[in-house]
Amino acid sequence: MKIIIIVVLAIIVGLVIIGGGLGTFVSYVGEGTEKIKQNEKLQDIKEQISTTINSEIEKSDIVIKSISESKNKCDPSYPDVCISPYPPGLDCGEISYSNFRVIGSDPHEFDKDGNGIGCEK
Ligand SMILES: [Ca+2]
Repeated sequence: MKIIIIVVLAIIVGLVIIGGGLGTFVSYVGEGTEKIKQNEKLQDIKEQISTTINSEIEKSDIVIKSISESKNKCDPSYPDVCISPYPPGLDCGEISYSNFRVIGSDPHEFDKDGNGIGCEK
């Protein structure tokens, strides 16, 4: 009779130990899952922040570009220098550049001989 009680007690103690261990394990896994979820949330937040920052940088780039373009309107026929577009027509004496590349329509006629170089000296 005593042996049976001892065995039953041992089984109960064993179950309690296993149960406790399992509980710890389950809560450990649960914590891990929670941490993974938190990491995923952080990752999402990081991505949102970087996306927002990138789009703001793009916007400010566009603003800077449009400001500099409206400030320095340069004729595309003279890509290496910035000469304001025709009209009004300019002479070589009215600009501070010489021997610059001329492409396209050359509205100011800086390259009268047509060799691709403007205001040769
Ligand atoms: Ca020329």
